[in-house]
Amino acid sequence: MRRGIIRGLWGDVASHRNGKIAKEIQSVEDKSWFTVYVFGADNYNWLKETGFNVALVDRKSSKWDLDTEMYRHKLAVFERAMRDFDEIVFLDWDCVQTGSMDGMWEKLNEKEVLQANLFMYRTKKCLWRTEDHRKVCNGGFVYMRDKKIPHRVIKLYDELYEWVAKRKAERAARGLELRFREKALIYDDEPAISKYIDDYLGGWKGAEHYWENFEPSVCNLRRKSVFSKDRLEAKNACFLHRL
Ligand SMILES: [Mn+2]
Repeated sequence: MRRGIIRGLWGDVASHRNGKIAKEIQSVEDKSWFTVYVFGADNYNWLKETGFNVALVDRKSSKWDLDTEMYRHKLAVFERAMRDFDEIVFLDWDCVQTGSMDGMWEKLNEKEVLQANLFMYRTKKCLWRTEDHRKVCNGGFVYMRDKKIPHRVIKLYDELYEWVAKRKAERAARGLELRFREKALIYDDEPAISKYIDDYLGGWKGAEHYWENFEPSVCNLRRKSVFSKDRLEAKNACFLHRL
């Protein structure tokens, strides 16, 4: 079983160097335990020189519009990484190690093939549901061990894209713009991941079912988890998504 911990980078090197992500990248001391999947030859060279393990996803620094489809890049990272590994943990740059990773993969194997922390948004995101529209998979820590997942999540993303395009045209005909929650369906990777799990279950089964099967026991959210503080503290997590 090939297992990999990965991060991703896309967009313009210069903007990374000046921004939040650059600080997070530069603050990484131990670079040995994960691989960065990179868009852009310049980004690739910069990270390699800085001492990271790197894999080039595409020579172009972005393939999708960074203003409207930013996190489509992450789905491409999943697709590429699941060709290199059988099992991956994807981490945001602000998802940091807080404890020993001993036994991490075994703990992940006790739950479902796809796992992500359940986040409570203020905005409705899972618009296809009849309830719990704000309870959404958080993309800061994503675990998977089924090679079919990335392709399927991308297909769901494409379907959401079609839906948003249609909605945009309808609204434009009435002189209106898309609502924030509609734009978010294709800006973020999280709605497509959430849709994957809902479809996998034949529909949303509620937060309790999610906790048992899809909430990773090795990672916590710093804030806005759907679950109680007591439950989160009982996890003994080795990662924290600082958000
Ligand atoms: Mn983050």
